[in-house]
Amino acid sequence: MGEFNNLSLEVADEIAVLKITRPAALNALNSETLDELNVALTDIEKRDDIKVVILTGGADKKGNEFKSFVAGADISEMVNFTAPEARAFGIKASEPFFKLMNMRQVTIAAVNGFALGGGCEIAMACDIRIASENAIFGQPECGLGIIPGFGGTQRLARLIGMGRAKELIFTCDNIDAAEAYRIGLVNKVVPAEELIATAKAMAAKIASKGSYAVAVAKAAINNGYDMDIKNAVEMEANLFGVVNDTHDKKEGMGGFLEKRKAELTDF
Ligand code: CO8
Repeated sequence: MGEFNNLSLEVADEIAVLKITRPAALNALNSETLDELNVALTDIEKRDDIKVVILTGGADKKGNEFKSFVAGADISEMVNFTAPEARAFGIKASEPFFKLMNMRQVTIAAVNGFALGGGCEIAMACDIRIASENAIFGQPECGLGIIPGFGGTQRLARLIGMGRAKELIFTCDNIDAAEAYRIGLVNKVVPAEELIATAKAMAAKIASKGSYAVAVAKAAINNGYDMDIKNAVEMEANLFGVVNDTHDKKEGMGGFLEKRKAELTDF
């Protein structure tokens, strides 16, 4: 993987920590960062030694690690966009965002501070969200005369329901981590110092399961979400057939029946 200006990547024990590092702009997403995310995620998807990706934000310029996850899309870049440029920016973002959503590895957003606008949106593109107690979520776009354009109008309604999504987007109210947990926007809230350890513990638990089965389950959930229930359950049955023919299925069930620990290796 190449060198990045706005990202860092650490891999250990089958877990990648991918950090967005633009301290001068509270990790706001500009075109370069979106391109780098796309390259990094494309590379990660090919790697068998990474089972779970934790996405988080780097420290601000004063070194505060819990100031900001991502403070949105980069306003100084967007301010002079023409309509076609704005549209192209949204489409550019959709590539890495869909990768986070659909890649075979599980993606966990570890939200370490502000997750505003595009920051809330990139967290929502991940499979799971864990927030530090000081995290702040919001969609301030309508206050800037724009709309959430990195999938926010769609993913927020799917995650927390249409009424709550409309309220947050129309009022531009920020909410704290406790409220984000209450409405189902995040899976867990932990003290800031425990954020990465908690994300890694969840990642390790996921990585210890059948990784191919987890990837297929992720695809089943994602693909079925927008289908009618009959077609969705049929799609699930097809995928159940696929996982039935794997080493991990024989080994996983064999291990249970023989009362030994199964060695699951498919990915
Ligand atoms: N873009 C660019 N620069 C930013 C951004 C941003 N989103 N957020 C913060 N910064 C910069 C500030 O300009 C400041 O720079 P400088 O030090 O050079 O003045 C630096 O980061 C530190 O920020 P502050 O001094 O403002 O720090 P505070 O602690 O006072 O405030 C806040 C922190 C509350 C997070 C504040 O920075 C803020 O309100 N930021 C903007 C939040 C926002 O509105 N985000 C949404 C942006 S719009 C968006 O995300 C749209 C997504 C969809 C686009 C779709 C296109 C198709």
